Amino acid sequence: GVAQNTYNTGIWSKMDIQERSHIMNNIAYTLKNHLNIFAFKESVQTGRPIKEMEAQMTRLPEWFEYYASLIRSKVDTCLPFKGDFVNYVKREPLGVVAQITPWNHPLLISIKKLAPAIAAGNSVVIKPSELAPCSILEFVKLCESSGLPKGVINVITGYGPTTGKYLCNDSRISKIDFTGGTDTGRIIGEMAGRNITGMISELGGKSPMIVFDDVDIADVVNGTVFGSFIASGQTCIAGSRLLIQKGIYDKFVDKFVEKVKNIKVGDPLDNNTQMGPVISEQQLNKIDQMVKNAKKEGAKVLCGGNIINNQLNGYYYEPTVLEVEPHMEIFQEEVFGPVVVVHKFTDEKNAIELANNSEYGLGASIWTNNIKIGHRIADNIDAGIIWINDHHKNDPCSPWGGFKNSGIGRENGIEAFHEYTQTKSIIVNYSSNTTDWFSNSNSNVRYS
Ligand code: TXE
Repeated sequence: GVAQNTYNTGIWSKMDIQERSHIMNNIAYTLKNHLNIFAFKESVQTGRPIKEMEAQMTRLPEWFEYYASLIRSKVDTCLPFKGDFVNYVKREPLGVVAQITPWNHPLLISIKKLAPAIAAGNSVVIKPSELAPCSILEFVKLCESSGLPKGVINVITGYGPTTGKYLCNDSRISKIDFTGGTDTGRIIGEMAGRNITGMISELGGKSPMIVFDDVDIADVVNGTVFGSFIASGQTCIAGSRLLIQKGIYDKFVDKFVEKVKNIKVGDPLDNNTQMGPVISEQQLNKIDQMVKNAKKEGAKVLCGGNIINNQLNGYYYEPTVLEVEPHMEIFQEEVFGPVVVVHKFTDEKNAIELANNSEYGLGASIWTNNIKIGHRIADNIDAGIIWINDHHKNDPCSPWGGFKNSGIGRENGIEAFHEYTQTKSIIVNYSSNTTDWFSNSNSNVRYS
């Protein structure tokens, strides 16, 4: 109700773009002055190391700055419509949109969705994960103190199958933007379908990291360990399948495992901690069960593979590396925890087959100094985000989303702005000729 009324008043949806852009920049500026508070909140509610959250928070204002600039510089189109017509196409907001977000990057994922949605003039109802709802509540207050009218962003907290379901079933919602598990994505997709509501979804992944023989091993071990274990592996684009070319396989795996064994697991609020716990007991049990299944299927444990029973208050799992075969569940299914599987490949063709052997297609990284190999492999991988010699890098301008069962639509960039607007095509007749189709004359009048 509040979101719809706010939208209808036009206080935000019809505000001058210059003023809207100015408020977006104000939000970015205010956020920059509160990064430490948010880093602390994110760390406490997710268990992710404070060091990680401090680094992540510094990037968040960029989303508001980017969309503030985008709306100031957007260009509407004028099309070559046949005849004496001017056809211009405007982009208008959708109305009230729903956003359902997960717990792994509570604020980053919310901001990725909020910035384009409000830049376009929509009102938003956002439902954060029941496991991490605190920072977004605080963030909305910050937006309002920066000039955003009340009622533009509305937070509702609660569980998915109750509050989330209620929100998704509301026929006043014009679009649902969801990040979470693939199973939940299917359920939400059904609800959206019934109401003829659009949907953007960013779902599960099983991103390969493909390492070629020619690399500097020490460098790439550093890069790939980061790719796998940041956020305790609880990211949609976690490098969870490590594919290594046969010439360096043994040496690379040794060094990789050595590095993983040295990851400092501990209290998230300790500045020296490199990896915290996982989010919940349920998630811990899921990880443990998947690793147990993998062992039964014949996976070889190279390190880790157990729950950690320390004195800390949290659900800790050892950073784990498993040598596996592609048919195993653990090669195919998302673990969403600190577990990476490794497998050897022979040549480019084999690397592509293994990388694409997945129902998912979110991210992939290719590690090589050979520019031709890098581009050739990128051309042939079915994934929405591909890094060459890096992993995880994200920027507000760069489209983000998946192929296959990893989702529909894109976050970031002009793509997200388009997701949050609809086109209106305006066709203007400026011809001096008048026509009367229903006249009784036999002249060759033609409407088309
Ligand atoms: O996610 P859910 P969960 C994957 C990961 C993880 C699995 C389950 O593999 O192990 O999903 O995690 C809301 N109607 N990812 O259970 O349930 C819910 O309240 C409407 C990948 O935590 O998908 C929360 O706000 N909403 C991922 C949001 O959906 C519903 C991030 C996500 O929760 C709902 C997280 C319903 N019926 C988990 N059921 C990624 N892509 O980054 C749940 N929700």
